[in-house]
Amino acid sequence: MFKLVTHNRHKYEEMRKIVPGLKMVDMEYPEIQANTLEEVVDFSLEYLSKVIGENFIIDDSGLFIEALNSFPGVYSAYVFDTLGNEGILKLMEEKERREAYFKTVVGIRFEGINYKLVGICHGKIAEEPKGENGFGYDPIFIPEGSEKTFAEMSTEEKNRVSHRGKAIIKLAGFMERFGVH
Ligand code: ITT
Repeated sequence: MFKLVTHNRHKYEEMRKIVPGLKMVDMEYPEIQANTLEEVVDFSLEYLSKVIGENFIIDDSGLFIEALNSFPGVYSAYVFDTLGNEGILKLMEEKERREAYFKTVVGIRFEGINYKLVGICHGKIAEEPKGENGFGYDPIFIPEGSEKTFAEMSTEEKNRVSHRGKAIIKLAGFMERFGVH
């Protein structure tokens, strides 16, 4: 069985609904500054393979807002800690187009080889924060086809349409194919 290396328990709770036996290693690790989530994941997998060993996964995610030229994107963690949801909504004042997407890159280290699985969820930035569930940018993101923000959804509802849900369904397929139990 894989171990998820993360400092974010919410990610683990979401993933566990789809891959029940998943373990969590609570750990913060250095992330490089790069232009894509994929590059960040490549670096982290190499770094962590020296610390954790084999057969673990990581999740690097970001929110990409069209009217802000994809900001906060790869800077999502730093921007959440500094500006937060209120800061993002301020930047979005007077913006007519509110399209955005969430992207998750799940990095897998399996028997000495690195793999990456991607999940994307398109939607828009809400006019105001709503909901108490989830974490991070969930109160200000409304996925396509919904009236509710992620924070107004249960974990199961979010997983059905979310970036992470899609990546984890692919992970379940990967585990099936490679016989990881
Ligand atoms: P790690 O320990 O796994 O790195 P993290 O919280 O630092 O956890 P990321 O760098 O992947 O994770 O996340 C970037 C930011 O985006 C961070 O502030 C998260 O709270 C936020 N975020 C990630 N996934 C999200 C989701 O599904 N819904 C809302 N916000 C999310």
